[in-house]
Amino acid sequence: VRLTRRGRLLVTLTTVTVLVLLALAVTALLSGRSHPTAARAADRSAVGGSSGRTPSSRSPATAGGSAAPSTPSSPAAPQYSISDPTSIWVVVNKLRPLQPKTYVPADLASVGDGQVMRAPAAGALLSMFAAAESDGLSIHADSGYRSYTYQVSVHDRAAATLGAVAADGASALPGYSEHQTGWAVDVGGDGCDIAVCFGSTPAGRWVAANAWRFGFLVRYPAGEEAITGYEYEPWHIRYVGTELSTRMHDAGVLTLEQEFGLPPAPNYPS
Ligand code: DAL
Ligand code: ZN
Repeated sequence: VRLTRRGRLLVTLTTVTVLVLLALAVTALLSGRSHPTAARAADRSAVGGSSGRTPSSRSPATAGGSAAPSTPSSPAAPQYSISDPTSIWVVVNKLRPLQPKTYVPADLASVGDGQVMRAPAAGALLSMFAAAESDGLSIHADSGYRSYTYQVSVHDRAAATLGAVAADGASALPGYSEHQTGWAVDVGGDGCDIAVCFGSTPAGRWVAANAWRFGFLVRYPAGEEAITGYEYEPWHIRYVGTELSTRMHDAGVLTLEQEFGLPPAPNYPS
């Protein structure tokens, strides 16, 4: 076939264009397309590995084989301090005393029955009591803020009644109690106060199911003693605000130690 000079030029240009397009397609397949997949794999390992979010086997998120939450949040960078006792996210346990140990909160407000808490927690608790009331339940405050000095007498009483070892599983040393932050309160109702029976009363079951909606956690759940350092206390609730309480509730995370990737705190340092 004899082509004109213009025809040959056209054939050459078409061949070069096809070759360039082919080369571009191969490059895209070998490099760019693989990156998003690699990034998703890295995200997954960060969520499962370094985050410390390891819901307990008792957690609702894993119970009955239900799927893990699809958008887990990262506990690695708390929005609020977990060391400053004025922070709603402060973590106080046997390895994390208040700093300073004699800390006194500033804005204590009444929650009834002669008890006080920090104002934001007091407001949330009174809303919780009102919601329980509309559900036909009566819940009250048994013990809110406790000073360092008062905790000395609380712990001494526990030691005298239970013995030194058992007392440490039930009562914090002065300077190590959440009550001293003003963010914790012991609640009671249905004739059970500061005792395990509270957990099986209608009031106690309501607290276990609903406290998170008002920004509270049941801080010492059953089965988590090796992490929290304390026996099951269905009556002790801790204010952390609704952002964190909702996040933990939705993810089935039961303890602040797990939420923030902190070490278990079963005992005081020796
Ligand atoms: N009962 C709790 C652990 C306290 O004494 O703070
Ligand atoms: Zn308590």
